[in-house]
Amino acid sequence: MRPAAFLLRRPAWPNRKIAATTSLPWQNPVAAFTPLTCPHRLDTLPPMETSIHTLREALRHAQRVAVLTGAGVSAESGIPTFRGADGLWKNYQATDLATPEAFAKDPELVWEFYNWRRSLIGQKTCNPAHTALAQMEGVIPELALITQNVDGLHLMAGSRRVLELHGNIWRVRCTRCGREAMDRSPDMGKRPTCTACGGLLRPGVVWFGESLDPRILHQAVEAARRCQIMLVVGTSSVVQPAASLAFTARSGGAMLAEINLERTPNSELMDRVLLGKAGEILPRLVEGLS
Ligand code: BJW
Ligand code: ZN
Repeated sequence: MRPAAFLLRRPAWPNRKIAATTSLPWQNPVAAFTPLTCPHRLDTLPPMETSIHTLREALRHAQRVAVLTGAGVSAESGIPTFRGADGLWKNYQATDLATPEAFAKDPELVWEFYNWRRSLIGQKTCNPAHTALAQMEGVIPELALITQNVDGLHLMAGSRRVLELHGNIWRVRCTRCGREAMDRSPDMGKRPTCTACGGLLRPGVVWFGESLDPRILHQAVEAARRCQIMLVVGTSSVVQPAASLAFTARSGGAMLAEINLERTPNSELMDRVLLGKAGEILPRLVEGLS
């Protein structure tokens, strides 16, 4: 079911350019790694090949890696992103649908939007980007996969240490008693209610102006602080506090690489920017890693 065609206004979306931090001492032995037995002449390879090669060699020697993902990782599964030409916020106002105020004002409208998303996501499956990240977890001693996505596709692909910063679309929470449950029904109805107390249920996701689960955020910040390499994949890096995790990793001396179709406000912070599809680049990065 598509949401009512009432929201065909362009959102006035803030897109603050985040200032890059001053560069920090280069203390990370993984980031500084230079392959002495490199089988290729790096200077003869095109930039993308060089970046993939360098990153793969760094990953091969890394103990602790953090990956931050966003909607771009699920785009190749057919799930719309939020921003950009085909993004959800192009046609729907975030403030009408993804804030606690919007839910308080019109829960039926918000549930209509989420029922539409649930039915769409329920028909989709993981793509080569999700699979490559699950494979990467198998070869890196400590890999934390921090995702802003609520679609659950990283878990479906087999990733085990997944930190869902913005919740999960299949989770519901009672607005009266706080009880949480997983429910994979594609359509929850107009005003779903709690089986325990009859209170109104809401989607178990994090809306604008709401705090992230402090335990999950703490684990994500720790992973960013401790990692030797951070991969930032398929996110516009405009939503906080997720976007700041790259700064945290940088402050800890990590090597940073971004994989995206286009540059983002965080690109300046990166050691490597790989422009292209996550579903094409990530499998190549993982290829031959084990
Ligand atoms: C590809 C690709 C392919 C495409 N391959 N790439 C500090 C300063 C200013 C404001 C704030 C601040 N701190 C907090 C705020 C307020 C707010 C915020 O960040 N606002 C900014 C927009 C300015 N943050 C919050 O409110 C957060 N809460 C919080 O911080 O609490 C404390 C607090 C509150 C208030 C004030 C101060 C402190 C909560 C944020 C919750 C975000 N929720 C949503 C909805 C989730 C539920 C749902 O799904 O319905 O999360 S909004 C939406 O954006 C969703 C996403 O997870 C999130 C990020 O989007 P993402 O993943 O980056 O997607 P896109 O579409 O933006 O980008 C896709 C990218 O992929 C693009 O770059 C493409 O190029 C790329 N791409 N195809 C590779 N194939
Ligand atoms: Zn309840």
